[in-house]
Amino acid sequence: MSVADLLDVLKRGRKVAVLTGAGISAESGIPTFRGKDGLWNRFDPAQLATYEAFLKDPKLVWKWYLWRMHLIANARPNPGHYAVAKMEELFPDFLLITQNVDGLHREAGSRRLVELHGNIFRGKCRFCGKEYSEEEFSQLWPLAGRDFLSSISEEELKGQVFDEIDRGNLPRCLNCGEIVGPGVVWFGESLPEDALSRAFSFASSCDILFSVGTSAVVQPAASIPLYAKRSGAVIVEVNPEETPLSPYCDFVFRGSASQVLPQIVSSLEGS
Ligand code: BJW
Ligand code: ZN
Repeated sequence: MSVADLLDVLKRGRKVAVLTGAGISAESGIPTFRGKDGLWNRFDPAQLATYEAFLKDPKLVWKWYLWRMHLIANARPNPGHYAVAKMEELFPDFLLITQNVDGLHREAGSRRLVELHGNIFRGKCRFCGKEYSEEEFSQLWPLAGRDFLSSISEEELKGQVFDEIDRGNLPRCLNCGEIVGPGVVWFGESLPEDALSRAFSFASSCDILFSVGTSAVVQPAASIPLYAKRSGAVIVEVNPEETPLSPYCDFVFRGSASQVLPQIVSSLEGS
């Protein structure tokens, strides 16, 4: 199946969804979770990406998140992100559903998007439920600000910044005084209701759904393409590796998002 075969389908499609995962940001230098170089190969998710872990050792969890925020603050979108942003202009009805917390889609220009797993630069108090926008959170805790993090080296992060955390500098909620955590969705937590309902309702009536750079194992996001398929959508996978979704796909492109997506977009633009 070539890009040319897909083009016939795309020309007829009006309502298009794109579901993305960590793989689309891999070529921006942000590690994925699973696979050979994935974060979960080096770190235990139960010790870092659950509320129980945060209650047990908030300093450890915050150090890990600041390390990742530092990486992200210094990363830039790649041609895969820009191609997705372009798709928004090419299709009359479009929704980007991302599991990524890095905000690179927005930086690349995507506007019609839902962030299923939140955003790493926001803050969330699990105790009282108060949520902090990126701006509010960087005011509450300047250490976690994107501008500050992009201005320091990894050595400075692991030196001065981690020392401050060890001395007890952690963000305290303006409402309840408890420690605020990162604005992401941990294992065992519910996804934001509005994002989830927008994603499933769009998927239930789209013509085409692209699944890009996701291992398609984390629920409920992994059900979205299957839901679209059951409602009659054409499913397209872009991933160098096979996933549990692959057998259900109508088109499979075994390549990197930053190569395959710009090819699809430029063939659409030229058609
Ligand atoms: C490229 C590429 C390139 C590489 N180009 N591609 C048992 C059965 C079913 C479900 C459950 C279960 N036990 C528990 C659950 C529920 C659980 C779950 O699904 N667990 C499974 C892992 C088993 N889900 C939840 O807990 C969710 N909440 C929920 O269900 O609430 C209801 C509930 C409550 C209580 C109990 C039970 C249910 C919440 C899930 C939250 C996920 N959070 C994380 C961390 C976010 C914060 C942070 O960043 O720190 O989200 S985990 C991590 O996985 C992150 C990702 O968004 C998510 C998905 O990963 P993704 O994006 O697919 O990345 P990878 O690394 O897996 O894959 C990358 C892919 O890219 C690979 O395929 C590569 O080949 C490819 N690739 N380079 C294109 N250049
Ligand atoms: Zn609070």
